[in-house]
Amino acid sequence: MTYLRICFWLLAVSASLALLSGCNQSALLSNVRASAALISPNGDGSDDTLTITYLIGQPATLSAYIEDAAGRRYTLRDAAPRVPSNEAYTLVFDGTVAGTEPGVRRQVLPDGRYTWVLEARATNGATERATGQFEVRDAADRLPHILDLQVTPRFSPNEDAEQDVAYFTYRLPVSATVSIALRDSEGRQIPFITDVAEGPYAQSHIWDGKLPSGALVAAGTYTYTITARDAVGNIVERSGQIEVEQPGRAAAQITFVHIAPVEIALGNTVTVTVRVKNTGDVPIRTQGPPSGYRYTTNTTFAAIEDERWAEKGGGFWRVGLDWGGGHGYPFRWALSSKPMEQWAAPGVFDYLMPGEEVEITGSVVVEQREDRMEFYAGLVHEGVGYPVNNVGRTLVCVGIPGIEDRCPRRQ
Ligand SMILES: [Ca+2]
Ligand SMILES: [Ca+2]
Repeated sequence: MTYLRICFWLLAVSASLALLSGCNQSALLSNVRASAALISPNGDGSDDTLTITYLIGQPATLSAYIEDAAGRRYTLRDAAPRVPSNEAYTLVFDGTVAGTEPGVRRQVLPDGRYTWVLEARATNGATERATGQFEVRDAADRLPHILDLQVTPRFSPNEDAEQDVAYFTYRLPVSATVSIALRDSEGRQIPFITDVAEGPYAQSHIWDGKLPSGALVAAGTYTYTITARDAVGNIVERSGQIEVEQPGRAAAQITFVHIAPVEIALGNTVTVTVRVKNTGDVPIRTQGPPSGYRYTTNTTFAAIEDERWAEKGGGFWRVGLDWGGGHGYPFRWALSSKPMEQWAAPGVFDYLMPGEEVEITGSVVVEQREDRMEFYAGLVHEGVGYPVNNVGRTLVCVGIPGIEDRCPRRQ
């Protein structure tokens, strides 16, 4: 195709160039072509975008915008520097423009007729302009709004089972890629949720107040920004603040264990005495049954007293007693030496304060027909693990009528 024919061809099929006089090697703006006159920005992969290519023949800045039927302008490029080149520049328009509602960063244009405009401005002030018409049809009609958002406004990541984590819950009307950015009061970013694909239903995330290193953040105000981006290119954001209060590490040690007696008859009682010290820097919360509670080997902490002392969502600490191995500490007692009426929440829970040491006793009536029982104590951090495990292992020989005695103590 000759150069002249290219110029005529451009004039015929492309957008109307306001100035075609510069159809030569040094034309400021030339060869402007739009890929389509109709787009359907709905993420179905068909006609979703409009591509405009153009040549720049002189050092220039390029501005591009879309204008709707009411004359409203949506900027795509604002005086972007362009160097002269024989290779065409490409502008891909995905149908989205800067959002008009609060919290909407980008939003697909609604169905309608639009004009695109390119403006090149040379360093000497000369400008050239190209425009074209296009239609938007079947545009996506739903934004990835972050609906029903609830965020824990304040929490205390200190392992006392009270508001130790912050919950983010929301609902998405369409599938989207979601990020949650956290920033401290000095603007430092804390990685949390990055580009997670989420479906059009209820979502939740939990922030435990920790950095990727595992270290806790400092007390203070943190800003979160939730960003949802759908396949069409719509981007919605919501922000807010979370207070982190009293962050700290819980830690405790068993300083003494005594399990006795070591020889009993079936149906008799084994008693454990445990001393526990809070060696961390935050109060430890604990629940019952209280020190002194008597179990039988046919019951567990979860079943007694109408399941009043079953695990309550994790985080409580208790002293545990087990035998043999693998039962998961069926016998548990509060880390408190006080009667339940004197607990921080009488009859419900108590605290073991930093530096405090308490002595707890518990007993178990042995109804298990097992002549060798190796009891041991531990600390249970419910829902988290056994921070102290398998302490004070003691063989208890159980005399069972009619069963030959295998216990070495009787040999
Ligand atoms: Ca489409
Ligand atoms: Ca807490």
